[in-house]
Amino acid sequence: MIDMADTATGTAFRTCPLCEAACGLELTTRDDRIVAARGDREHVFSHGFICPKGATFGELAADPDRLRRPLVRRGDRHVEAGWDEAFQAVEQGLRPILERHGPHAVALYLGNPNVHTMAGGLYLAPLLRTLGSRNIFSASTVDQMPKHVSCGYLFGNPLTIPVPDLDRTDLLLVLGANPWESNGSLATAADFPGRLKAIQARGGRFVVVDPRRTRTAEHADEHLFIRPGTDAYLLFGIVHTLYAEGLVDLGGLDAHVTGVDQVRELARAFPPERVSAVCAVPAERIRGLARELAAAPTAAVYGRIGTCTVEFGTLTSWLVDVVNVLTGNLDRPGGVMFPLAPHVRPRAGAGGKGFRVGRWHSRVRGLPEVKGELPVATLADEIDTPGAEQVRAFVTVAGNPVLSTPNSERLDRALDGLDFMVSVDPYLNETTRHADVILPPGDPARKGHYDFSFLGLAVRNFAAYSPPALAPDPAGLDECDILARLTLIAAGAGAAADPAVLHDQLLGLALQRAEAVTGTPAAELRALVRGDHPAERLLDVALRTGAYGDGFGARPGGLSLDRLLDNPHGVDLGPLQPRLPGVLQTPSGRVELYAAPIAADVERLRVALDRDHHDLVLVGRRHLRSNNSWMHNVPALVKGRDRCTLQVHPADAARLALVDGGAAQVTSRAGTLSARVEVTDRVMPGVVSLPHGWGHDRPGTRMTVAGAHPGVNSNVLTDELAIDQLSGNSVLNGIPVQVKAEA
Ligand SMILES: Nc1nc2c(c(=O)[nH]1)N[C@H]1C(S)=C(S)[C@@H](COP(=O)(O)OP(=O)(O)OC[C@H]3O[C@@H](n4cnc5c(=O)[nH]c(N)nc54)[C@H](O)[C@@H]3O)O[C@H]1N2
Ligand SMILES: Nc1nc2c(c(=O)[nH]1)N[C@H]1C(S)=C(S)[C@@H](COP(=O)(O)OP(=O)(O)OC[C@H]3O[C@@H](n4cnc5c(=O)[nH]c(N)nc54)[C@H](O)[C@@H]3O)O[C@H]1N2
Ligand code: SF4
Ligand SMILES: [Mo]
Repeated sequence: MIDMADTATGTAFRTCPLCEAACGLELTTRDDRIVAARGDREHVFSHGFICPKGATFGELAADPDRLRRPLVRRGDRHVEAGWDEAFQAVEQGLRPILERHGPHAVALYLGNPNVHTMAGGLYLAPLLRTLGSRNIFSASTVDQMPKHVSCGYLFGNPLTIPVPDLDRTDLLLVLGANPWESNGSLATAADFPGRLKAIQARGGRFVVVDPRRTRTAEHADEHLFIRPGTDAYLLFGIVHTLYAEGLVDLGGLDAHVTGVDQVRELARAFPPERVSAVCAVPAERIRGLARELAAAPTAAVYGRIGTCTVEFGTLTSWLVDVVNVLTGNLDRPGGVMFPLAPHVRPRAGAGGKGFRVGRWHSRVRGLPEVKGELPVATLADEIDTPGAEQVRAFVTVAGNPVLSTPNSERLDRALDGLDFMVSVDPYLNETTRHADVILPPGDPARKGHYDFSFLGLAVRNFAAYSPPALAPDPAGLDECDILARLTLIAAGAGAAADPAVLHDQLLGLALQRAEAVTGTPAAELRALVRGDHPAERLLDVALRTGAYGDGFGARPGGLSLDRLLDNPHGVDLGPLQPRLPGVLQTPSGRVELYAAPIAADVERLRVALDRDHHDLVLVGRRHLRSNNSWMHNVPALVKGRDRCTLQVHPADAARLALVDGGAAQVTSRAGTLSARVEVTDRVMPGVVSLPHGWGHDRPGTRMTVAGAHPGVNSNVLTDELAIDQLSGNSVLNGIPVQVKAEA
């Protein structure tokens, strides 16, 4: 009940920023706090859906361990400091390194929450441009980089990613994703489980391929176990069958696709019988899947973490869309389609420069640049290997690479050797404990929110903007201002430079682009721009010149910041629409199924057919109440039984003398750890599973609740030398391990 006498009680609607599903939340605010969070029943996309993480939005925002003032290191302690003092310390730490050793001596790591903040969407690009370092790293290379690379080759732009049209498909094949717990990724779909159930309710089916019987698999019409890291073989078996049985039918796409004959040649080496021995899916089922995908009125193949963070991640991601193309399901309702985000202006006409990698290479391992960054698997090399252009300073923004990247013990040690480190982060955690300065952004209740990343990946086109739910902390600093001040320091403008300088520059650039679109002089447009905050003003310009924009008055009723503010439950923009060929930026202006780098890797895949497989391999998993490494400090999310267990199949447990609840020592090439055993037939024989993002027992952190539920860090075991060749993405699934019982 809302206390009517309490005038400070109010309601705010806000998009949840905690995962990719982009649910609408209804927040109850009281006295500068969020006292309740529930699903927004009127939200155009999520219709009231919420998960346990979203329900803790208030606790997360008000977490007493959340930093509200900068921390500066004094000896081996971190002490609170004022903002000016903290930025002076950053300038004193960074400038001499930049001047003496050049920009490449400063590395940057961008973590996952950057795709969930407006600051990340708008203010990282200028920081990177200004810094000019080649040593840019991000969570993308422990996640989805293979999908970017495969889509880069196929469609000409690594951001042109098709998503399964969940609400209309008749048959969905899910590989290496567990949306029942993760709520989906590279497919923004609030209430993903409900949308899967709806497929069945309308007479369709979904099939899950996973080495674990996940919650998604339990609800599926069929679950197939697969040996980790071998989805490329399964998919090539399907492709082989499509050609062999004359099932290839591009639908209406013949004129828009090249390389169909070359892929037929590539697939010859992978008949179902041959690949079945490697992937452990019966040959007859592989053929059956091919026939079912070809025969279904509409079908979509969707792959995620288990198809990306593996040895042949790019090939697997490519094959997902090859199957979609060959069965006529690309760009048609019920197949996989290209969303059109509201802040994006679609290009006119097909064709472009295409995609390439390797504009520069990493210093130590010679790994190619991909999409402007280097593989995070080589970050420690760049820090701990002496030489010219060795990394001496490190900037993290919203990242916890000490828990989230491979061979994290080595990285943890390497960070000790830095001359200077600064982190933009609300927590003193396993990574930021190494920082000389920590700059905490305001909590999510005090930030406006617009999904620059996920509205371009949503299974239905929509737009939503949420203004801050609570007033800013007068002693805090907005994340856009923090990133702007770092950019100005990198530019040599000094720690005291006013961030408004950069805000204004960015608005000026945006208005120049808007002038080109509208024909109205930028100065005139400037007077029309709305918004109370620099990020809101940039958003207004992008929306008004975007796909559905009001064109600054040319299209009355079109989107603008004001229109979104008037519609706190979002604006529905309808089901996905076909976008070929306009969306293609390949040199040919077509979908290019064949690319030389892909073909070269197919040869490696063919050779690997003859490899022996390992007795025991490690895979990861996610739990609904967790989010990577940083939500273990919320009591409601960590209560209950220990979730950081090593799942082992009963047959393996018997063979290795492991008992449920007992301890096991797990060893890989990279490291060793001790974990509690959970014996379960949810994992297939030969596979053990440990979730990532745990291991909160390092000294010098300040996360009280997480510290009391530390768990173990699975990335002690993952190997920084194991990467997907084409994308540089880390192999985090299918890690060879030895397991033995511990006394
Ligand atoms: N073994 C294994 N490892 C994995 C994975 C796996 O499946 N298995 N998954 C990988 C994947 S998919 C990902 S995305 C990565 C994630 O890797 P990271 O992004 O490095 O790790 P996170 O745990 O997401 O840490 C997020 C950090 O951002 C901070 N933060 C939270 N909100 C904000 C904010 O609003 N602003 C700022 N500036 N900081 C904020 C948190 O305090 C935390 O320090 O982990 C990867 N690592
Ligand atoms: N609750 C929760 N939600 C999250 C996150 C979280 O940490 N917790 N993280 C968010 C992030 S950053 C991301 S990127 C998404 C990830 O979203 P998902 O990809 O749906 O997440 P996972 O649960 O890691 O699912 C990967 C599945 O792949 C399986 N797998 C492992 N190896 C293989 C393989 O070789 N082949 C096949 N076919 N399967 C394999 C694993 O058993 C697991 O079930 O989730 C997001 N949402
Ligand atoms: S599913 Fe994701 S977006 Fe929706 S409430 Fe949960 S964490 Fe938030
Ligand atoms: Mo991720």
